[in-house]
Amino acid sequence: MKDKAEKLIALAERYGAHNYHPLPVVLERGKGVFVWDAAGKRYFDMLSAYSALNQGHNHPKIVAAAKKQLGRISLTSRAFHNVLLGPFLQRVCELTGQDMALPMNSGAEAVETAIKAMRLWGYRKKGIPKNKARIIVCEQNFHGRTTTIVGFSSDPDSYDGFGPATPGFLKIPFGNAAALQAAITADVCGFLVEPIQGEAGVNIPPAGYFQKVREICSRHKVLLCADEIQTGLGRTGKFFALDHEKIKPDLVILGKALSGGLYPISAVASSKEVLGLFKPGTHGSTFGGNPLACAIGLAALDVLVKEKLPENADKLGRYFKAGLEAIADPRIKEVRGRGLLLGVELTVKARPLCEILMRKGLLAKETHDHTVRFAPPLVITKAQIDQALRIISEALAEFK
Ligand code: IF1
Repeated sequence: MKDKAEKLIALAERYGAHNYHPLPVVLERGKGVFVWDAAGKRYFDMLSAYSALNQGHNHPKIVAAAKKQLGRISLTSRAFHNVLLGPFLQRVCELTGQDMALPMNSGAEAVETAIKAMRLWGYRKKGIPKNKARIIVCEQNFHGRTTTIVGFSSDPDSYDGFGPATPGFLKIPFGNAAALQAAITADVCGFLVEPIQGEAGVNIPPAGYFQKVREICSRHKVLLCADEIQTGLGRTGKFFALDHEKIKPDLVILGKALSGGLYPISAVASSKEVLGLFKPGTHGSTFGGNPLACAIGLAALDVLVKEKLPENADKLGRYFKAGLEAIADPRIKEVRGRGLLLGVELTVKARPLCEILMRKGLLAKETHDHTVRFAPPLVITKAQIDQALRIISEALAEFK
């Protein structure tokens, strides 16, 4: 069996581009918070595909909705209407409190859509001269992998070798409202920001930051665009991470768990003043808004609401964080996070610990060398967190 896994890994290495360094585990099946490898070994999934699996692997209601739709119609293109597009977009708007939404597939595509929308608004509504619009972003951001997006990354792994960068972006430090205020000029149309920086190692801004950001953006007629692709849909203990700050962004970008992990589904939601500027032919996608995606998306949102997953993330996130803090190990520098988006920063490299955790039946991934991210599906129970905490403390004890 081990031989089989090794062969499958070798095959992927031989025929696949090496743009990842995965843990040496080959998964075959998933259910709820667990996944199984080809040898039948069970693991806790503490990555949840970077928060795309908030509802857990193969949630029966989402799978049933997908199966039901598969027998009917999966793709129409946007050249025609389909029966589920309206209901899905209506649900996205109800939950975000926005007027309109535009469906895409991957997160990066939705970020690109938001960038186009903010620029368009800058020219049509703010009166920025042609091709002069600028968007402010944060250092250590992660918004995806397209050429435009990596062009404003501060991580050399992301951008180096992929230039020239698209012009029109300006970087400021994250969590610093004065830096935002200082960077705004008449040609700035938007501020694109993650409520919590995931890739930067679960980086939480100072309390009150987003209230100041909201006030500065409104005062200077700059659109506030929240990338809630990773932090949204319950992950941090509220439906959206910016709900903690009680503020509403002008645009919100959703992806990942919008599909419960079944399928790539993303969307941008905003006001009529912004998204209403797109006219036929100015933006689109072959698969965006297809009926299969809408059926899955509706079910994925329904599960989040009906099973009160944001509330569970809040309650069990506090419990998990306290449990991690209680593990007395001098190599734990800090435990941080909100809801079930937790990072444990070590004084040593995190990869070897992830490998021990894997052997013990818990999958977690390091980020930025020294931080291990723990972000299980939001359907996790208290008893399962207790089991996971036991595995984590045993792994630390073995970790030399
Ligand atoms: C990879 C990180 C997480 C995102 C935010 C947009 C996107 C993402 C806030 C793009 C995607 C991913 C993609 C994955 C690793 C990952 C990641 F470590 F790189 F930063 F989650 F923390 N905005 N995040 O987090 O969405 O186009 O991928 O659907 O390897 O790129 P996508």
